[in-house]
Amino acid sequence: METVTDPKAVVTKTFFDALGRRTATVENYLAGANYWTVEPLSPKSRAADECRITATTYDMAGNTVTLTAVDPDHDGNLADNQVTV
Ligand SMILES: [Ca+2]
Repeated sequence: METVTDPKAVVTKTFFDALGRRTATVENYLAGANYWTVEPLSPKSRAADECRITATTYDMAGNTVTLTAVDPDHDGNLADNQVTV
């Protein structure tokens, strides 16, 4: 995992798989049980600007297969995940 903090103290946290590929990016990352059931793909209900999650999957060759906006309405329910193939 890697975190980057911008001058306004907004944190972007990036998650990687065992091959070093970026699997998820969380913008305006906030830590703790108030925000997460399981990081980084099962967020809890939160404010609209908190923990904006984008997940990436890859094929065996390392090509991007899907991009997913995880819980884009921030209600903690993943039914609205927006998958781009
Ligand atoms: Ca949702």
